Amino acid sequence: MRMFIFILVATAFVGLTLPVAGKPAPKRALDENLLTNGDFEDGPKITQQWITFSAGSKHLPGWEIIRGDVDIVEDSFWTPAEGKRSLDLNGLEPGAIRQSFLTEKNKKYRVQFLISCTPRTTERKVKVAVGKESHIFTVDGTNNGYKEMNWTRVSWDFIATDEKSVLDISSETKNSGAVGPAIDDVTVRRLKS
Ligand SMILES: [Ca+2]
Repeated sequence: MRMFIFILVATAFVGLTLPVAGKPAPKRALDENLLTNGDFEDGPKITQQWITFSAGSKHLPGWEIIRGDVDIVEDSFWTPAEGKRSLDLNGLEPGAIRQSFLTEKNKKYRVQFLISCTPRTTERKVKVAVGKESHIFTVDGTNNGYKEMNWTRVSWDFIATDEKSVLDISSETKNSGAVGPAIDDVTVRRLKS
């Protein structure tokens, strides 16, 4: 009987330590994605396989198009890395997109996204930049198909120099016309550093 009572008391004590149902989980700032619409799922409903947005367009929520033009590509054209849409960084010409987000000065951040390329095209370059820091990723679409886009996850780290950072992602292949690199599921997260 004494053991039985002990088990009852122990069970009740453990029960008190369990999370209360409905209580929100503590905020996990390090895991928080700082970008809006990095998966390119938000935006106007389109019925065609892709739609081109030019510099200055307000049709890509969360992002500014700062140069050239880009295509939002539906999954009826090529398979996105995530969801139903991805972004071709060349609309009719190489394009560039921009988003600002809050950062903590001198903290380290990781930009991560999935990269691919228009099927059966040669080398394309994607540049990511925050302030004076930048990196160029190279991708090749030779072995890609519209169903098998061979999406690859890439990442690049930077140290914030201000309380607000500006991320630019651009297509950097000259004379690439309408045939560009593709990206999807862009995130920025703070690292422990
Ligand atoms: Ca997507």
